[in-house]
Amino acid sequence: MTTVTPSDPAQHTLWTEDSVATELLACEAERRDRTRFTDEWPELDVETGYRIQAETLRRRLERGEKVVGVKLGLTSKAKQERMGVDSPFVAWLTDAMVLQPGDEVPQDKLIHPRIEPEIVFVMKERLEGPGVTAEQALAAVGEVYGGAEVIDSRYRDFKFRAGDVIADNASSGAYLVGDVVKAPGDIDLVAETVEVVVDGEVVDFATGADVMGHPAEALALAVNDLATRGLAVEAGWVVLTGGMSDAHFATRGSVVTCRFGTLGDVTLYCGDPVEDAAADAGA
Ligand code: 0L1
Ligand code: MG
Repeated sequence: MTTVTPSDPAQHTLWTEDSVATELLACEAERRDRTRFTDEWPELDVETGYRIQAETLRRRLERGEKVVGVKLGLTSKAKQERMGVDSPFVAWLTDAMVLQPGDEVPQDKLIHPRIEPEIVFVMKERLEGPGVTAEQALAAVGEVYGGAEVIDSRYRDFKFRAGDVIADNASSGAYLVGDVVKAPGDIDLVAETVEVVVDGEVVDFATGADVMGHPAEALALAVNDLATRGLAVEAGWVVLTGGMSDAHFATRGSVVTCRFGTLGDVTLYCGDPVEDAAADAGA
């Protein structure tokens, strides 16, 4: 692996887009976190981050994964402030990230998973920017669900700048879509509430308004942003519109439910603490 000596001002970073992509996928495979690249490579900006993200996606597809949709990151102002990154961004969902009802959080594949509630769209039509409005975006949505995303940053303590987190596919881990479906015309997406319940205790609350004022704004942003790279959102794709509230640690042994006002409960079991500890120790 390439190393750098950031303390030496005469030493330019030896990181490249290719080696950052390699390191991020290695961290993911080895369940190893690391410090953010921008401390060593300040020029790793948003555009560079998206090129690295495209390279990691290319490698995921090469090993057999399929794109199933896109996810938005940091569409809520509260999350932006907490993470210290001031604009939303887009990343990829593949079939390797899909959880089915009853599945446990895949602790054996993740570093420090956290769970956040999401309004989820399934597209009935292809949507291509630029210039797509929230109204046009919503008209292309076929179904609305509640969901829960399991995010997992490859950066120590989830500390990153915009270029880092975009390169890291927006902390992608896994996601679960609920089983209550609504047509977009049959739900007030601004007023839709969610409580995050951890082991029976409500620890967070948000509404659809927390997602850029309306989750369809997040979809429009995704489509217009993808258009700058010649990409579109395809019919049938899933869109995670961004964490509505803060993300909460998926502590082993706990049960986390995202309890939506009209979209039902989406529950994730975070694994058995005793068995998992034994597995971690290589037993
Ligand atoms: O790690 C993070 O919080 C960045 C991804 C944000 C995911 C989201 O806002 O939905
Ligand atoms: Mg999310």
